[in-house]
Amino acid sequence: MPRYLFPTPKGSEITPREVYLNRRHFIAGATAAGALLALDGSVKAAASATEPLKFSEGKVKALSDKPTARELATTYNNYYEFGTAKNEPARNASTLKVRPWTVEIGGEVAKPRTIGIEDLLAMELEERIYRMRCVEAWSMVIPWVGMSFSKLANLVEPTSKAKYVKFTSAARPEEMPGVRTRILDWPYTEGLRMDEAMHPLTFLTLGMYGETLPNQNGAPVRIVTPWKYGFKNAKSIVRIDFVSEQPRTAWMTAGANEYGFYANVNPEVDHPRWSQKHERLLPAFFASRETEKFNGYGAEVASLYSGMDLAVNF
Ligand SMILES: Nc1nc2c(c(=O)[nH]1)N[C@H]1C(S)=C(S)[C@@H](COP(=O)(O)O)O[C@H]1N2
Ligand SMILES: [Mo]
Repeated sequence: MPRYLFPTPKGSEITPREVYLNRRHFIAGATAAGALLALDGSVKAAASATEPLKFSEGKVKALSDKPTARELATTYNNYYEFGTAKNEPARNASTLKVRPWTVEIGGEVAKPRTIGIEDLLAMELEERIYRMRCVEAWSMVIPWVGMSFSKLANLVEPTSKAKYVKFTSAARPEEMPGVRTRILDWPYTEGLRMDEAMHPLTFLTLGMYGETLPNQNGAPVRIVTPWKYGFKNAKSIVRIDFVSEQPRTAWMTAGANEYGFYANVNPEVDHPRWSQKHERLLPAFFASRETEKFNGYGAEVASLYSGMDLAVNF
């Protein structure tokens, strides 16, 4: 098992919405790498190119915390395909080829199909500012751009046999140095129960901060479930399968007693190696904030788990 380190994040505290919305025009250009280099000297390689997106403002509840600085959210990452240190994905992920890109959707569906990234980007997109909570007890607030996953699911018409959804990330040893190691059982896989996947908060994510996703954040398409620990949010998805049995995930294979299938944010259930009661809202250095059950999304999602013992189904 990897031992988690807690390096100090760099970057300014917050990026007001107006600032990142204005900035996306120049960040899309050749200055992006320079801007990141200037803010974080540890990022040696050029950041992946991103492009502005068109989207409407999603109707999600307003958060009291402002979005995390883009520079921090794009240089402090977990993406083990590109290394286990927080700064390695930003340094290494520019080798990932994100065009052309297709997502194969199959399993228990009436209309299996392969969908190209251009078709996904042409769909109606919205921005949703979500609170995100990593199992390592740090959190961020991120403005994602995408659509409810249910919109994509409805295109393929899941059958009554579909009880779970399995997400599979790309695993390309030539492009991903971490995949040449055995730190996880590749490809990275994750899963949701069907009702969780179809919940309107579950977000098929194509962008952040008004632009397409940087590679280190899971370009070109990933999943985001804000009431669950970050590891549920598989990056760079190439396959989506609707299945009848609960899928085995990469993290369950690595340590089933540490990373449960449900992975709902829950301050009452500690990770075997550390407490989940508090968290650091990055870039804060100390774990000063109380973690909220379901990461603050309980009003929306708690009913999905009525009657379940969340200490057993962690
Ligand atoms: N394919 C893949 N997806 C992944 C991971 C990974 O290592 N590989 N890490 C997960 C974890 S632990 C977290 S916290 C989030 C981090 O997403 P971010 O870097 O965009 O904040 O991605 C998740 N998705
Ligand atoms: Mo995480």
